[in-house]
Amino acid sequence: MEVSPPELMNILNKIISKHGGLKTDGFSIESCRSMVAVMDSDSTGKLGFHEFKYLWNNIKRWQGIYLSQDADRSGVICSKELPKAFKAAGFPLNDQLYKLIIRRYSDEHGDMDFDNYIGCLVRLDAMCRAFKTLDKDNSGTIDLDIKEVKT
Ligand SMILES: [Ca+2]
Ligand SMILES: [Ca+2]
Ligand SMILES: [Ca+2]
Repeated sequence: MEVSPPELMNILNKIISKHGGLKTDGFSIESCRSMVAVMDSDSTGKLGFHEFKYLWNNIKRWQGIYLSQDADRSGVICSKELPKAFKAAGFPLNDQLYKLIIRRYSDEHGDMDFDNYIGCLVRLDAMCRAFKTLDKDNSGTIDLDIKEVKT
């Protein structure tokens, strides 16, 4: 069982259509391609069982956080809700990085919808895992390159 980007798109869009509480304009093929690219650790171009399972478990967990941190029940994560949501997801970042993420992933009102939120977290998670492999001395200092968050 290997999941290609179009298959991932179908799976994710099927799920969000069942949840009224999540606002989204749907997962695009570009965002699914980019998610597969960062999750595809064995470079097959698709997600194998373990790669998909890891992504799937994260999406389920992040979906729960999205719903519980959407304090005003607007269906989107606004700039005020975002730091708490990302902290709950395991990414306590500094203000500068939150601002950068909002600029890159949220709309002109500072609201982040569900597909953008997942796309952003998948990328952040992949960056943090890459960092942990690189942080050989275990100093624990995460000095994320701002250019990497943007791409
Ligand atoms: Ca793979
Ligand atoms: Ca909200
Ligand atoms: Ca969107």
